[in-house]
Amino acid sequence: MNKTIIVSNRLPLQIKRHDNQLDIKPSVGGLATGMKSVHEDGNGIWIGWSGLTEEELDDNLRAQAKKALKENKCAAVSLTQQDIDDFYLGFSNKTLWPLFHYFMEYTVFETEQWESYKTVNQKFADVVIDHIEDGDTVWVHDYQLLLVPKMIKDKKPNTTIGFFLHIPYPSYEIFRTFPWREELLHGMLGSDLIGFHTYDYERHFLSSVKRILRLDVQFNEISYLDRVVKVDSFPMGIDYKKFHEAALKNVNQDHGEKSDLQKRLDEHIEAGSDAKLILSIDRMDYTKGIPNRIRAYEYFLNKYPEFKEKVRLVMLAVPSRSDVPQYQKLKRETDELVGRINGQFATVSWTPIWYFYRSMPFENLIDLYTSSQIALITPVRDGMNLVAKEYVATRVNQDGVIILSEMAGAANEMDEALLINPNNFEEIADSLKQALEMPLDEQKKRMKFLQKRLSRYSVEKWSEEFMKSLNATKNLDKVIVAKKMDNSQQHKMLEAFKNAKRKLLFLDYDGTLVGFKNNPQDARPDDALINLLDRLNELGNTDFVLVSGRDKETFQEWFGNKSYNLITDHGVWLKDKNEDWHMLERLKIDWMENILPIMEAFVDRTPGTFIEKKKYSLAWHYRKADPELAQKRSMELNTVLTSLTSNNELTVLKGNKVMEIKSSSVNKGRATSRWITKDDFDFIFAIGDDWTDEYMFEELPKNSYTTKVGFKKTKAKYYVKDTDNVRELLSKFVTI
Ligand code: GDG
Repeated sequence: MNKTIIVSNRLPLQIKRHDNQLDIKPSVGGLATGMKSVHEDGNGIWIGWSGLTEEELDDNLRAQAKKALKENKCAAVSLTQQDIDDFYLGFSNKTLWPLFHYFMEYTVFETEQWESYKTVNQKFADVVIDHIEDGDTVWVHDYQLLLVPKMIKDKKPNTTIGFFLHIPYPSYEIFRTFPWREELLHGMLGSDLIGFHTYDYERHFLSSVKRILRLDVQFNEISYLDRVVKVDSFPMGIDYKKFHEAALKNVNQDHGEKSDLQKRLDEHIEAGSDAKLILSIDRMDYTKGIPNRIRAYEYFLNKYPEFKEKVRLVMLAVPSRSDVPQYQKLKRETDELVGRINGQFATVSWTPIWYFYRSMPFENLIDLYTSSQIALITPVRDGMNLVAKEYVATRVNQDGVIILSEMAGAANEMDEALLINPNNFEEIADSLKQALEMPLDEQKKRMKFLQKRLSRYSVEKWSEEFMKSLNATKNLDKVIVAKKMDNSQQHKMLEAFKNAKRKLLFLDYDGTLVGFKNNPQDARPDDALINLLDRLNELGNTDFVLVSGRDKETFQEWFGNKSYNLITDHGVWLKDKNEDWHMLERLKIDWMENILPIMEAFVDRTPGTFIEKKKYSLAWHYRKADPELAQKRSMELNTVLTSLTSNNELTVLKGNKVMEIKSSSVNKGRATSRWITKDDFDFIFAIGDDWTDEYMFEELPKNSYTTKVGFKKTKAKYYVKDTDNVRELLSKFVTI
């Protein structure tokens, strides 16, 4: 039976060491809850780091850990202290975390740490590979493991891989500064489905894929090698029921049952009818906007002094990554700010800020949520922010107001909150006043909407939706009717080739035998290719023909000294083995002088594009242009050209990042079908990568082995992954 493997940096277990004994408990975080049903289903397994380094474990402890992990359906990736320093504290938290949160000034790029990131990602992938079987599904989580999908897919192509990023994905302008950007994107594209919290992150990711890797993107699908990768947004929810029920219990408890913290909070609330608590909870992280929040609160107290002695900011900051210098600096800054403001405003009966630098048990968290009239959540950048959602879930009387930064992913789903820009103190101060004075019926109206939405899209629903989408990617291949030219198809085809009497091979050149270059002149054949073509040319009873849209001059320069069969200019010119070039079709070219200026105007307005003037056609190349602008311009140019050529004399062909205009009476299909009338061919093979080759696939007899390069819509019967695979396949014709 197929299973699902979950992969995250940390396992969902809390492991503590007491001398020679390990104390292992399941952890209760949001992710663990969300993944519960996925993990418990069938033979599901969770792979991650246990939290203990190699150095901390002796044989006895290792055996204990292994047993306990197995009981909890987990497997550990073993990491050394050095791995943690370089991969986790180093690259993950000093490079990826700040860069993806737009803190470029905090981002360090160190090759040694990048090397460690790759090594440790490989360690994670290796443990997955040890546990995986064909047909299994893998769900990889977060920024520490961006390279893992590719590492698994390369070894285990018959598995389905999902990836979810819990932090923001930055805009292309930020991401492009990353020195190993291509590798990181390829790492993620090992997945079949890539999920983000919001559509904006998805949009930024697709933009990077288009601009950096120059891949084709249609809506939210990326054509990548021989696969389609789907990208979508799945806003993560919370365990709504757990928070709501805990809050109900809290508000209904007797005085005797209350915690000390609750009693102190009650004292403040009961001090006066307009005494109110403003709550903030976050990890002590520079992305959470803690100093800004304190300054904005100070600004509020100065702007609206009537609230002094009435409101109190209760600020819980949970220690986090305190080994990283920026976090230490933030802690110092926060301590100083709280000290200064408390010193400046406090009276004998009032301190404006209650500041807790520690983590609290869940029950105390609920005390804070239920006692605070206002939640003030002001991150400068935050993937989602679950605290905002948890606050909503605990408002069992539907009162309370949430002030939320629009820079948090959660803001997209929480329109009824008071949304603020965390850098605008004026707006924060005014929103605090508005929240403190908001009539109860308005509070309830807003809260009801929020609760309805968040209770429906819980964390369980989130993981269910992701898994549904991930499973659906298994059907994406079916949209494309071509079959993969796998080993067994190859075997059948080569058998047919061996047994045939007269054989014919049509090979396209660019994108098929050689990869694309920015400048078409750079795509000269390399020695290995010439060697392969020579051997194909020597095959007995076989016609091998290069069929290209290239002009005859280029092919003459590259292959003129060879005795190959060449068809150029999409079928205008033919060179038969050792004979001279002759024209297959007599073509008019007088249209060119009218069309050229129109195309030149497009070049002027679209940087990075250029026109290739061929004898019988004009090609507008846009491989080097900004992909989005080029896409737009190519549609415009297509409209203009088709309106000018309505008498069917000319055809506009869309190739791979090139648009070509040429006479309608010529195409590769006509040229190849003429060839097959020359003899009684009982084996025909044709291979090509773009639209111009579709004419050939369409016209050839039904029993031909038509093959597309790349995973695209096609009339061909088969497809192969890339130019390397083409060469590999062709070399089999000469070795059988
Ligand atoms: C990352 C992304 C994204 C906090 N203090 C205590 C405590 N907590 C719990 C909260 C909440 C969680 O920690 C914090 O979650 P956030 O979403 O607010 O933030 P990050 O830790 O930065 O998480 C974030 C998230 O991943 C999920 O994808 O939303 O944007 O940065 O659940 O309740 N829990 C307890 N004691 C505390 O003192 N028990």
